[in-house]
Amino acid sequence: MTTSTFPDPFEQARMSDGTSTIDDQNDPVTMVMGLKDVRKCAHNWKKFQSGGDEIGRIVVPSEASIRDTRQIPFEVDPPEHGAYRKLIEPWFKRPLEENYQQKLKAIVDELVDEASHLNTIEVVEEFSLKLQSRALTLLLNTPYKESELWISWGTHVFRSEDSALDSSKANILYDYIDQQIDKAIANPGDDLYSVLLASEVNGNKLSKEEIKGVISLTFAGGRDTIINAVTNTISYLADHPQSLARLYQEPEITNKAVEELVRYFSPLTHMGRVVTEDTQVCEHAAKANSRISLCWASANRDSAVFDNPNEVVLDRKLNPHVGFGFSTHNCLGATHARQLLAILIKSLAEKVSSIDIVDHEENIEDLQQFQRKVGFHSLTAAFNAK
Ligand code: EMZ
Repeated sequence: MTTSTFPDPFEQARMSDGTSTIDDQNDPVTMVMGLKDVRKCAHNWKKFQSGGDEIGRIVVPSEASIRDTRQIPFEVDPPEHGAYRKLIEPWFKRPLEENYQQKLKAIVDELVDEASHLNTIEVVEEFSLKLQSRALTLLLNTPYKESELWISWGTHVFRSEDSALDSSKANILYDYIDQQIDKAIANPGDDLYSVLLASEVNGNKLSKEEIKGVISLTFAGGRDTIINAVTNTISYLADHPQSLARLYQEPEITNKAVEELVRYFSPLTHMGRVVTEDTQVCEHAAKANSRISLCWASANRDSAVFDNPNEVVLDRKLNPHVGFGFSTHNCLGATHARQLLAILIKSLAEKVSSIDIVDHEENIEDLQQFQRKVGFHSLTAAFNAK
């Protein structure tokens, strides 16, 4: 097993039963495992809701105890969801613009050049976290220097090394967002805060709380997920020099490679929903107000859909993965994430001949009967310049 092998801990449960139940803070969560079932449940927002009264409960582990700001549009159901999404969507499609991609390329190239000049680099903190934070200044359209503060917060905004849920850490983010909203009120610019302050949904101006909901989702949802995707991609290219060479020879497969790496690594293991009425999930009873989770990571290894699901096939032809979720709540940041990964792969293929892993410590997510590798706590590597 190489450093970049990510085993599928869900196979047996998926094949035998289709679901499995884990405990989360004395609140059971029934995980839905197969791709077809995951899609079906994700689509059925009436029976499996994202909104509801308890803010943060759809995240696993539940964040209900550490936050009371509703993340928008992530924790809102249709029909209200649609108006928010319509308002925010064009902003999150800006990564399709040439100008945005050029700026992102400059950020990526600088980091790759820097890494190539060092003997070794610790990829998680010194590369992926920096890349994620610097790229976020483009997504929010805020000054580049803000990224220095965000980098100092570490890889997760709601979690720290010692605790799965860290409320003091969450408060740092919330206080920061409050300040930034007030600054934008006093001095409007062309950043996301100001754009939201000037916007209306259904004829009403967005409240500060709603803006905080959008911004906190942007900070939290795209943080450890991007950091893991970047670090895992580097570990894959280190283990597979022939793939790095192929991506240089055939840059036209880059977008397919991005989809395949997102499928294989599935940066977000699962996301919960609250059951609104007594129903059934994969022939098991699911009671109203209980929780299920849509296990993207399991669905993405479903052999009923993917041939050789445990292999990275860089130019996989049919790839209906759910690495960015599915249906109503599919990932708002996916356009940004896809561009970031594509630009990273191209930059590495152009500038680096090989990558050697010197040391690594895996990050294993503990889901009781399932232990899932999601990334690395640390990955020390040498980038060998061309
Ligand atoms: C939430 C979630 C969104 C949550 C797409 O996922 O990501 C998690 O990492 C955060 O902790 O608050 O934003």
